[in-house]
Amino acid sequence: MPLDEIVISRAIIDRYHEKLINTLETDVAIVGAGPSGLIAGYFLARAGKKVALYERKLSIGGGMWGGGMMFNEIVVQKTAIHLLDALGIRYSRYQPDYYTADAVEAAAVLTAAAVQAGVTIFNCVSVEDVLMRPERVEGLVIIWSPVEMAGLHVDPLTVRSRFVVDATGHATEVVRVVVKKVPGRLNTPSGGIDGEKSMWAERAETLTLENTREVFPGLYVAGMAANATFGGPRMGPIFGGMLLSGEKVAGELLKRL
Ligand code: 48F
Repeated sequence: MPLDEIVISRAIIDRYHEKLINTLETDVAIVGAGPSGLIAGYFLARAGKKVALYERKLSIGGGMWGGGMMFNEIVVQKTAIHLLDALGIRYSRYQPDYYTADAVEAAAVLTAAAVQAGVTIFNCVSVEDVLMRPERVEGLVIIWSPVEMAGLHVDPLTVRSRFVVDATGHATEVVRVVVKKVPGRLNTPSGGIDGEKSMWAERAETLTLENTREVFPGLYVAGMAANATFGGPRMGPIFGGMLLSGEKVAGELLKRL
């Protein structure tokens, strides 16, 4: 049978439509497909929860692809090696407590693991606002990234979720929206965004985990967004804290779902 271009178009539209309709209401909506968001989604979906993940960029993997300064290797400390083992990401020992993995393999395997566990990933979709009832985050307001980039005046769509995870990295974008609309009410020392501090890998890796928690009713922070929100330092291309943060937020949410 000759290939029919219209069937090809119809197949794509039908299948994407199914994904959109199926995720209008979810257990968890994750914003940002970096390492923390992906691993959070993986554990939640593996536990049978309905998870949608929204990523502004075309590519999935956030800041992981580039390793450190585009040297595409990442460092993972011993405390997070069980996560590389669980996912089947290969690594080698560099020194006691320091392990390295290929950044491309890590990002690709993490992405595949999340999708195959059941996370529905929407790339090229940006989160521009939240659904608020009346002072609890209950979902997200989404728009195509190209619409956002072009500055077109197009109204967005809304999705509902029992919980939202801000895994947007240094920008901590979802929290930023909440602060703008409900000033002074975050669960942080200042009630606002305490702001990321300069490089201090050891401290940052510990704090990332401590800072991974609910920051506003219905809204959790994970990964670098947790440190940016609670005033922790940055850590550069060591990724154990990101992975452990994703694992932690999934665990916390599973207790509540
Ligand atoms: O920055 P990112 O990789 O987040 P992460 O999981 O990991 C941080 C590390 O990569 C690194 C580091 C640790 O060693 O410091 O930076 O905390 O991924 C965040 C993703 O969120 C997307 C963004 O494009 C990126 O891929 N993102 C940010 N804002 C939005 C968004 C938004 N409003 N809507 C959708 N996606």
